[in-house]
Amino acid sequence: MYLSKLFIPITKDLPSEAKIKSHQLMLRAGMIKQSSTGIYSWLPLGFKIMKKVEQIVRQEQNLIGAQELLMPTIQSAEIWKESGRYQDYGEEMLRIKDRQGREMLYGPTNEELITDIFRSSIKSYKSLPQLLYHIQWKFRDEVRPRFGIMRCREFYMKDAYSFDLSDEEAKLSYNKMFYSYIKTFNRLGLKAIPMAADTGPIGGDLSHEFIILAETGESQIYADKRIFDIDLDKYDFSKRSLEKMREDFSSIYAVTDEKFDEKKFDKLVKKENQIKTKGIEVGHIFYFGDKYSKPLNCMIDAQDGKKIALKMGSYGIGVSRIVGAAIEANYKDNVMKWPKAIAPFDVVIIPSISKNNKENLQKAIKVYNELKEQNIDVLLDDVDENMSNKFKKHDLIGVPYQIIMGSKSSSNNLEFKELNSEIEMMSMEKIKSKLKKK
Ligand code: 5CA
Repeated sequence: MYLSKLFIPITKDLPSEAKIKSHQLMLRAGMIKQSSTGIYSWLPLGFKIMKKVEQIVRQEQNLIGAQELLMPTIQSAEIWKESGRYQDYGEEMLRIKDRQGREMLYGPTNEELITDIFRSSIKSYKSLPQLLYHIQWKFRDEVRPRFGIMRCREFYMKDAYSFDLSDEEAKLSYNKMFYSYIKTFNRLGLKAIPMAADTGPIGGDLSHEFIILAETGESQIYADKRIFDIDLDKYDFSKRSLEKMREDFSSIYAVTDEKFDEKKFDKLVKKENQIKTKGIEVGHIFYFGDKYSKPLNCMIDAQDGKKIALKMGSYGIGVSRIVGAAIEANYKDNVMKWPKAIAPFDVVIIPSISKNNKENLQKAIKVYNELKEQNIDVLLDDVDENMSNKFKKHDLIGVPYQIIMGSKSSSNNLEFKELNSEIEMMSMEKIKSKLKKK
């Protein structure tokens, strides 16, 4: 992609409500545009990043045997009346009437709808267990939408639902999802801490939040940094091994404000291992047994002929929120560096261009074509602008690698720079192999 062709409306004027870095940066770099309070359009740069996040989330869900489907954004109020949540959800739910006067709503989550699908399709224990998910827009009429797409009204979420016959089987599904979440956040280049959590309006008796570290987060967290040393490869997919994994994570100190006890923290965690910072919730998983299957009459014929209400869990990841959270976790000293897995481009070529010398641009185009042939996603800054402005712009866009074509670069020895590191001289071959190893 040539920068001159990219629809990337870089802006300097920021609205006063853009208080945190990710919100400011996403507006400045033309990634999103607010259309009304807490509702955003995703412009090409932001959309591309969000789609990369989505794809990693999807791959990791598929790897644990979850199956993707797609439920609609608009739901009927009927099923919510059956579960009793139509009233409970209160004003956070956007209620709509269709032309027949039927009560509808824009889904804030999908426990009811998936249970409705399940109860009419699955009748026998033989079809269990099942793990289903979709990635779909949600709407919650938040009292105070803020921080751009981090706490907005319309957001993109991966929500998965598990269906099992017994508590024990359901715990296995829960643990698989726990495992998958740690792996997903690792792949996204984010350090996430799982923390035992309250279940809130979703309900249930077992729940974990996944929180990534960032100074600007909404929750204060206290943790032992050894939690990041747990190696997932140690565990296999047996019940016992996955239970052990969750125990291992739970045995390391990690709490939010409400559960913090300074004495205990100092006693259990050595000073050099203490993390005291803020965090952003990027995922939340719940086990709630038959909280929805009972009122919605989602029963199954068990092996002994008895009818049993299914045991369910639900598992959310804030796909759109992760884009902002990744910025909060990685933006330092006015430089944004995207984790490689979700960077909008693999590399940017920045040639110095002057009106009477287009030769350098021609050289850059050659390098660009050569990299494209290797399936490397390249951005070419072909804009006629001075180098210092270009560098500022690329500090904002955050492509992790740069090829700088000024006076020092020759055709096979180029200035190569990883953001926040020193420039190195590098041959084309070495650049190619470095960029291919992603
Ligand atoms: N039904 C459950 C699990 S599928 C559920 O809805 N959980 S949740 O309420 O915790 O939301 C899941 C994730 O969506 C959160 O961890 C968060 O990352 C994201 N999320 C929730 N509310 C918002 C919001 N207003 N703006 C952006 N992302 C949000």
